Amino acid sequence: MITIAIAGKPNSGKSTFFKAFTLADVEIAAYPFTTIAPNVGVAYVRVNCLCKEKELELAGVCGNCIDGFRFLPVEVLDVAGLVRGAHEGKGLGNEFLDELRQAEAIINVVDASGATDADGNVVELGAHDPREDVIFFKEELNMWVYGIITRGWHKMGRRVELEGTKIERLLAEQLAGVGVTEEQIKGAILKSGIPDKSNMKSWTEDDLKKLATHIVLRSKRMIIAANKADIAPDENLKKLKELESEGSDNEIVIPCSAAAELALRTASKNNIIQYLSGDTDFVIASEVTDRQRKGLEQIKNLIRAHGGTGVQEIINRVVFELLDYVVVYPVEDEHKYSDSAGRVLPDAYLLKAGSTARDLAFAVHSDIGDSFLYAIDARTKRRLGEKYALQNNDIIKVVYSSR
Ligand SMILES: Nc1nc2c(ncn2[C@@H]2O[C@H](COP(=O)(O)OP(=O)(O)OP(=O)(O)O)[C@@H](O)[C@H]2O)c(=O)[nH]1
Ligand SMILES: [Mg+2]
Repeated sequence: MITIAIAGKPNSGKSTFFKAFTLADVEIAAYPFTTIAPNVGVAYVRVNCLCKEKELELAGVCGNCIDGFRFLPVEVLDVAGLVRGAHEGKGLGNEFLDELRQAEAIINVVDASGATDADGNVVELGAHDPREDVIFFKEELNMWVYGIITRGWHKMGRRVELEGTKIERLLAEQLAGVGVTEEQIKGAILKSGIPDKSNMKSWTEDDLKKLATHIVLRSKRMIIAANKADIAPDENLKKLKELESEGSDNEIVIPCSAAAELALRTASKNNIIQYLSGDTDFVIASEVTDRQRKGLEQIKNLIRAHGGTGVQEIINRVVFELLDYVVVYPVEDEHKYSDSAGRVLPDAYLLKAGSTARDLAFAVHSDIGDSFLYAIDARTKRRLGEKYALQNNDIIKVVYSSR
């Protein structure tokens, strides 16, 4: 499963964001370092189910979606807050960053309201510039990786001399705790513009810092959640949004209100409203007190103005934009789009763009991957080879030998 980490400075709303998805019983409080041990849970990306596609003539048959939407699971991780100077041991230090090892992407939850300082202490609304948090968070990640590289530098140097092992191989080993591939390291070395790549002794401190930055950029894709948009001054949201056009990091900044999403999900679970994560409106479905109605109306205005609470949009854009996944529907009957029991569009898989028909076979079952013969595009009934690169919303039958 895809793993996404929710990280950022203390008190920015990470656990609220996490809870809005998982409805897990996690601690939320208005002071720093509420979370110490990481919370692990399941969030869902929301996609339009194919059963609503007119051409397929399936309307009403699929029993695997809610009102035409499918929710596909991804793993999310809520970690302790990271403060400036964590790499020197400030706050809880950055040891816990090792928890980010499996994370393919990071949602950097920023308190856009400016009501918490760099360390997460409560200050007056708007008093803190949230752009600083974005810069420092990245800097801490870079310094975390830089620290790991420098700790192993001498040993790596000796092994290059004695064993002739490639530096990217050694760095990948050294950075095993970060979750970086050799390929990503190769790309990062190239991008860092180190003058004499083959002579490790010539690499300066500055070279290693640049290298760390490029390793982080490649291995931990990041999106910025401008949280607490419900109370954030417009000025702050605007400033954060401007990060998208400044600099060269191709930043994605999305305003959100984790608190609003949590309120709506909770109300929906208790049948007070009809609401699906990602909706831009909701219906009040039961008797509510005046106070509840007032609270719900406020959230209604917010999500109408912003096109949702932003929380679902963030998860979706992480998966489809940052990480480039596609949704593929495997079927056994290419005429009925069903499995052998007649269940229409029984499954939907998230696969990395560029995955092949054989990769899909392996995702369904390793035995099916091993005995793959060919695949059929159920839409066109055309035969596909094992190297066929899957497209978003493909419906695929895998044909395999049943020895
Ligand atoms: N207004 C508003 N408040 C929020 C929002 N999200 C979180 N909060 C509040 O911010 C405070 C911190 O929330 P947490 O979810 O505990 O923050 P955290 O980032 O997990 O904090 P640590 O675990 O201490 O690092 C709580 O008082 C939340 O109610 C939001 O979208 N809007
Ligand atoms: Mg927390």
